[in-house]
Amino acid sequence: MAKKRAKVGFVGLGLMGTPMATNLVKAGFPLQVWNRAADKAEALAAIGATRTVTATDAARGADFVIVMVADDAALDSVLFGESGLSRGLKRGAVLVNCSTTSPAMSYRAATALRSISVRYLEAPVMRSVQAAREGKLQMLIGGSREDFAKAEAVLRIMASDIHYIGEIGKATTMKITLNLLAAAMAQGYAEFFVLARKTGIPFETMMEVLHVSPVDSQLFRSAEQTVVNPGGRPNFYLKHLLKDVNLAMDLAKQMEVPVPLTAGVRQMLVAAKNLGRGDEDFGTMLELMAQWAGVPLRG
Ligand code: NA7
Repeated sequence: MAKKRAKVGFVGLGLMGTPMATNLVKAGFPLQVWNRAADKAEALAAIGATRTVTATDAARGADFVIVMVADDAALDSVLFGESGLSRGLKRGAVLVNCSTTSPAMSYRAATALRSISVRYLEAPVMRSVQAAREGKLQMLIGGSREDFAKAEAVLRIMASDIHYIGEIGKATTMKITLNLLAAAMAQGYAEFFVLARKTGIPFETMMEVLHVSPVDSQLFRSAEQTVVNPGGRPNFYLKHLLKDVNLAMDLAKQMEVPVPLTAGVRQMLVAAKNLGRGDEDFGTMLELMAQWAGVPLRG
């Protein structure tokens, strides 16, 4: 089990990484942080984290290093790039990848890190920014049980529900299939919303009925922030949902599983991204669908 004195590195201070790292500092772990855009590390430095110049430096002397970056390319770069983590990680350290990346990337990372005696765990997360702030993420673990046991005390600071899924690749696969479901639900919600709106059912009535119905979901409450809290900060970027849907499509192709619904949702997400909406919350799909349906989003 990790002691409070264990030194932790953290790389990737985006929407999710920042609150996760903040909780580690608040819990008393000495934290070394690095982010590609250096300004995002300022808030962490202000509460006592040590800001490093390179990812290599964030790994030096650390017992555990958490990575929370966008995708495979980002993970590859922060691990194996010129000033990457692999150059600073000590023998016996555990590298925990919380990003949603491909199973192939996990196998490659685990194998390369094993050759320098570094352990690798996948730990992709469900839930969003608010849960990250509250240390209440849901975390899926792939890797050895022994490595999980070593890292568990650190992971429990960030996550309230942790599921050990299996060997490397399994947690990532579970996460990708869950996000396939999330994408389908987001599109279904948008279609429900615009069709009900266009028939003239008031927004309040729709919500009153939906939120006590058997088809309700927390995901819908998140998506409808676009309506009730316009201009609010994103929780989950549309571009990352598209990335996850692409990962799901790759997996389905490999496994020869037909996923017609996911293929359709992917078309919508590609179109939305091409319209410049990738850096908005995934709930922006609702706005686009309302436009295409010729129905006002609000009012
Ligand atoms: P964000 O807020 O988009 O954060 C992404 C992070 O990844 C951010 O720190 C980025 O650094 C970093 N990043 C992206 N590309 C690179 C490269 N090439 N090199 C180094 N660092 C990079 O995403 P979230 O926090 O919402 O989500 C993170 C993951 O969890 C993702 O897999 C989601 O699907 C789930 P930047 O600040 O741009 O310099």
